[in-house]
Amino acid sequence: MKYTLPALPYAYDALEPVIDEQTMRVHHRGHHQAYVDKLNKILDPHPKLQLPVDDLLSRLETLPADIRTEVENNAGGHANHTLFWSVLAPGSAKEPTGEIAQAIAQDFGNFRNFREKFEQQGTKHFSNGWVWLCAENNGSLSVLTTKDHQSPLSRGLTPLFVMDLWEHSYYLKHQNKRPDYLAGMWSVANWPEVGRRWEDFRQNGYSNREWREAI
Ligand code: MN3
Repeated sequence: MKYTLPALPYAYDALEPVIDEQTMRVHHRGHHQAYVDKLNKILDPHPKLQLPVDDLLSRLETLPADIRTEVENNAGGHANHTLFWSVLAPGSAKEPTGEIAQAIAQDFGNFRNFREKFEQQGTKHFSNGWVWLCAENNGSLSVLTTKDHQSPLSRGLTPLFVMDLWEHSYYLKHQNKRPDYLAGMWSVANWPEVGRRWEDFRQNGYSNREWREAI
């Protein structure tokens, strides 16, 4: 079986005006599809390595050295975008509630502090990458950025929430103003989904199960 592009859980124009329809179409059908296609091509000669993308990213060091970087780039591109689509939603709650809200308050003081830290990290990150909210193995939360398509899964962390920092995710609408893009994204953050991932992590120690692909 092959890796496939997941359908968006909403229409391409559903996140307007925060993310414009054209950006969503090019990002999903163009960029994300290309990572899926490249991953299939790289792993075509390696049927035993055609594992769920999260598993590939969790065990990069065990992959053959000659394909490791390409797998990281394209499995990461596939997994990171799949998560990104899922933690966005039109008309969603503006702030988290329940257990994830309590955890954010405990580790960052309050939601506003978390938002500021997340936007600061996302703004100062140089060049392409992603800004993440992750669960550490000890149950604490952390904000971090990764380069290119590197995944926190490769560091043993569980991603809960993410924003894409590549220019292709905001340049058509915001041009060079990445801080404006990041500030606007809070009105389309899917906190119920982030909360579900946190509760899954608390119960099972691993929150990505639903997004693993059946192969
Ligand atoms: Mn992208």
